[in-house]
Amino acid sequence: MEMVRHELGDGAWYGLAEGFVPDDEAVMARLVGELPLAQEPLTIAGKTHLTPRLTSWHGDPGCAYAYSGRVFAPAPWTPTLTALRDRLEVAVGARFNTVLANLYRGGDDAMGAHADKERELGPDAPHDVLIASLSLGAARRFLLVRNRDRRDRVELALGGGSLLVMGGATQRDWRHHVPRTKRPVGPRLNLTFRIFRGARP
Ligand SMILES: O=C(O)CCC(=O)C(=O)O
Repeated sequence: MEMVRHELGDGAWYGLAEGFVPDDEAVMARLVGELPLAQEPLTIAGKTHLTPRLTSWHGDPGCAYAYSGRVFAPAPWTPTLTALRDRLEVAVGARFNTVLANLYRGGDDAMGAHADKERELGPDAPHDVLIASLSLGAARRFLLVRNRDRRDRVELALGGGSLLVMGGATQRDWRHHVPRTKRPVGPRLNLTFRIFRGARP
């Protein structure tokens, strides 16, 4: 696997490896059968709505994740998630202990702009968060936008078994999103592996 690393400045970087999961459609089908994927109600700015995608949260015991007004207890690792996590440990050199699965059923499913900088991912260190993101199935536009100047952006097409690693200060200085599209597009399953650094106070 060849990972091409791109520096974004100020200690932010991302790495991209195409085809990290060669049989991605089969792996996606297996995961869709294994994971308790569901549309969750989330409250943002006082308004509750269902996520425009299906999600499930997995991890080691104790890795409850709080975001958008909810606390999610981790579902256990499944055999397919465990195998992918172990491959990532070798490829990336880090032990991921949690993963968020997002299933985008079609072009209406999306992810709004955000950064993964919850305190569980690095209580004192938003400048040092490591995320490994696997994208299976259809490719979708993925945008990284610099907070300081939104004209500064990186656009990637993530799907087909690609691995995106975001590291250093990327979560501090950049936000990312997967926009809706009117183009007919098949399902895409994204898995963001994270390192959860401890219990909430
Ligand atoms: O689907 C993607 O590529 C992005 C997922 C994401 O941003 C997240 O899980 O925080």
